Amino acid sequence: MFRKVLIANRGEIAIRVMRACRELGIKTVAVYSEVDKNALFAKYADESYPIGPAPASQSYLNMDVILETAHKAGAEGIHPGYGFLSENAEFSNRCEKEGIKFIGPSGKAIESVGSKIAAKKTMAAAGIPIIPGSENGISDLDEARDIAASIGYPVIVKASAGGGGIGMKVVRIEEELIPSIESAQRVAKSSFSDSTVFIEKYLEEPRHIEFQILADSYGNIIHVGDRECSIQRRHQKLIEESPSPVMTPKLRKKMGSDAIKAAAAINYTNAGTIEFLYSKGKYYFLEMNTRLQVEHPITEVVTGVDLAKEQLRIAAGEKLSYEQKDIKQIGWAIECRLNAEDPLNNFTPSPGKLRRYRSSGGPGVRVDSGVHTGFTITPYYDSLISKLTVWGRDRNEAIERMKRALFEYIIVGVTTNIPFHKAVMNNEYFRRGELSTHFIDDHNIIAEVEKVIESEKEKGTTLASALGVEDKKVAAITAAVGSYIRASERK
Ligand code: MV4
Repeated sequence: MFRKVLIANRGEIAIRVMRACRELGIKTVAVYSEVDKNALFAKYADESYPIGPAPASQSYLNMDVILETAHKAGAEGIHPGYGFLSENAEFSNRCEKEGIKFIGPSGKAIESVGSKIAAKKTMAAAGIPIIPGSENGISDLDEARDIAASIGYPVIVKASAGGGGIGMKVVRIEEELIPSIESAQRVAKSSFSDSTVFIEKYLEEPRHIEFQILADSYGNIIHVGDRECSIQRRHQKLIEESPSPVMTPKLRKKMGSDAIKAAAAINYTNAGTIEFLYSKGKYYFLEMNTRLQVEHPITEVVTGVDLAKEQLRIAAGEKLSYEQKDIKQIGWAIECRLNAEDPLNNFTPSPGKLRRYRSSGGPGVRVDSGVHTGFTITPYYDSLISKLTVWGRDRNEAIERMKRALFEYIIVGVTTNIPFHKAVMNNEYFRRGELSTHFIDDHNIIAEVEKVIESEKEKGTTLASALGVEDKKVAAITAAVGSYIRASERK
């Protein structure tokens, strides 16, 4: 096992990885940007080093300074967390070249699924269902018209190098096809320096279901169950659960074995996720994520597997400590991402200082966070304050527990999306498990959020005076009231 590992990340995920290291007796090295000097993760580590100014391009994305720091500190491995350098093939390769173990997949494996067209081809060849569409990038517009006509409208144009929905366009009628392709190509070119786009059948109300996989260096691959992440906005997930409400033992067996096949097809090692779109009883390979994901806690909570520890074991050359038959999803887990953002203003980030911060606790509650009272959420990084995960014996208990945990959470000083989560937990469609990637719009959740905020207005005002927070314009008392104050300011 490693003696010392550098964590090339910040916030809650840096702490999550360091927790695994501590339990395995591994010394930890944190790297921090100028604005993160006093952040919890920098203090949690055994050693911490500054790596540059706040903008990620000058710190958390700076391979040279991170590798130099790893050498200086004598770290034998680097864990990239998620985001930043986690899916950067060049970084994985550079680590290997410099004799530092990248705690993640090889550069080759990362690259092989970086192009969506190539990934689809590989998966189709491995016998995994893919969404019908053009086999290659669009080069000839007449041919594109023929392909679209043969798969039938609506179709979707996607950037092959894309991510996060960038360069994606839904096309409902033939007249819009060519302009959409040309516009997608322009966006793809400017965002990814690669104008390659392809066409697929557009699925109207799909569910996003993904499988966690673990693969060691001896060819052992297991899946660690499913997650459903349909509730998202602008391609950012907000609520995830495990298992998916539509999962059955039979479907899990089928999708799980396809997920394993997908990993095997690219000689994958370490932790990864196979994403599927699910529609009308059928599922299709969408993408592969070659990292530990934000929502990994729900998998840990229902299976008992410590995914971060497994990653470290795999990277250290050990065999998987589980076989497929050891993996069981027990009960139900839900994660709400608590962000500093305003659900009433298109989920715009609302950075600022946390005047009061107190997380929930008690039975079945897990909190992954890297903040504290007095901490400032800056605009430089994502707006995640905390991941609130609950476990229940069944989905209903998990929902009621989440409602209770959201009630307990106190965040003062920034507007948060807590009222959004409260609204979803009370929504009848959510409670019935009727989800899709268009959930928020389909059920007008924002109107429900306004009602939550209105109903908590009085509670907030009372809390405000109890806490002695004078400047009610800036100070948000509980997340719900935070949104209210921002909303009223705008009126
Ligand atoms: C789709 C789709 C419907 N049909 N592809 C969005 C991000 C990108 N990675 C893939 N995405 C989608 N691809 C076809 N053929 C709908 C989406 C989609 C989506 C997928 C997963 C999670 C959330 C989503 C939100 C909107 C659209």
